[in-house]
Amino acid sequence: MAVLDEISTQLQEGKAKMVKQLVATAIEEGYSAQDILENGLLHGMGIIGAKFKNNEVFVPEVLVAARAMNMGVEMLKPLLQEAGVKSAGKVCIGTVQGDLHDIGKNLVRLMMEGKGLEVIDLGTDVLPETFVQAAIDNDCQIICCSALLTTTMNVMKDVVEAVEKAGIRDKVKIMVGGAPITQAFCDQIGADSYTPDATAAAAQAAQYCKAAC
Ligand code: B1M
Repeated sequence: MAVLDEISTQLQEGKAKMVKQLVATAIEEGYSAQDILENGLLHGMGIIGAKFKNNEVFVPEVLVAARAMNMGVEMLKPLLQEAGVKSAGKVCIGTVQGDLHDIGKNLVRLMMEGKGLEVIDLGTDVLPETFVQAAIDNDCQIICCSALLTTTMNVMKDVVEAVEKAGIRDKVKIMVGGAPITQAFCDQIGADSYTPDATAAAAQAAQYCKAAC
């Protein structure tokens, strides 16, 4: 457990290189990718989140911690992907307009890729029309929207409306998620599915693609 605690501590300090090295050590010591993610990286990010809320740390500290988190997650990528899975469907994913949080979105992408889905990552601050165009251009079965702010979650409703306006609502499932999102909100805006975490999102997306193929 010592190495996982150290990952959490170094992540909170924003020491990205050190986090990378420690993740490699944890892998060598036989810890599972899920264990390293949950008890190392996400544990550290959770502490930073609580400190941010209490004004004990500020945006710069959170940014460096987020960079360390993303570098650690990249190291786990090959381990989180199931070996030899073929492309089982296409998904476009992004964090909605006005929102720059991408750690959760990146995790969802990673887990979906692990299920063999081809994921087109539109990044952050994505306009509703961009989701729609990407789904049309790439023939995606699913649009995935992530939001972390109560001020940006409502853009998901605009995405649903833009999909309807483009006449592709019957061809594309819309999945939503992120800390402020709930099942009630998903129902209210007319999206197809809310999932609370990356693992559940990947399972749901794989199920949708299987049904569509
Ligand atoms: Co921001 N931030 N932030 N921030 N930030 C929050 C979200 C906040 C809750 C902190 C707080 O005050 N307690 C708060 C939002 C409050 C609210 O709206 N109610 C907040 C705020 C206010 C802000 C700013 C406005 C601060 C400011 O500038 N004054 C600003 C906004 C910038 C913008 O986006 N326009 C801001 C900026 C930032 C940073 C840039 C510094 C940085 C982001 C860096 C980055 O992402 N590259 C940052 C961070 C890191 C956080 C916290 C600390 C951590 C978020 C995170 O990455 N969590 C966060 C506090 C917290 O969450 N405790 C906070 C880890 C991640 C794995 O979880 O993204 O929830 P999460 O993803 C989960 C699930 O939600 C789910 O799967 C993941 C787990 O498996 N999920 C999906 C996510 N997307 C999904 C999609 C799906 C399904 C599941 O289907 C499609």
